[in-house]
Amino acid sequence: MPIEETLVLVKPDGVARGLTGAILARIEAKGYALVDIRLVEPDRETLERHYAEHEGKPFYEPLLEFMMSGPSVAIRLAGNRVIEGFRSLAGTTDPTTAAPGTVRGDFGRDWGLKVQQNLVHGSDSPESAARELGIWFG
Ligand code: DAT
Ligand code: MG
Repeated sequence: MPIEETLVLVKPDGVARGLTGAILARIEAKGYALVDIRLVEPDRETLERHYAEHEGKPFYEPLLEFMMSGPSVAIRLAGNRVIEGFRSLAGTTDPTTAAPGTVRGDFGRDWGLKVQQNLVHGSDSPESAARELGIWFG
């Protein structure tokens, strides 16, 4: 059984809206294991590393500003194929059109077309997971 680890972030909008518990409940109900969890207030350098692949894109600066707007919850999550599984649980990037039943589809909403306010982050590949877990959990 391919047990993997992934990095999950409950982003500042999720924490500010009091949805951390609801999101964790879905993660736990799915059967994933919380290996480590902490409240984080990342500085710009940490976010530049985390979002390096998006540098130069139009949404990059607003994304970093948003991620510095309040605390997030960082989670080291383990489970069978959890990298793909958590992204399925999270839903597609834009919460406006994410499928019902997903975190983004059920809790996300159109806050003036700010796609970055999509509640959660999940690593997108084993390479990303290893890199991102190194950034957030050292
Ligand atoms: P995901 O978080 O689904 O992996 P991504 O890695 O492509 O999506 O983008 C990282 C974050 O950047 C995403 O969660 C929200 C923001 N973002 C992506 N595309 C965007 C866009 N077109 N406009 C505004 N923000 C965007
Ligand atoms: Mg991504």
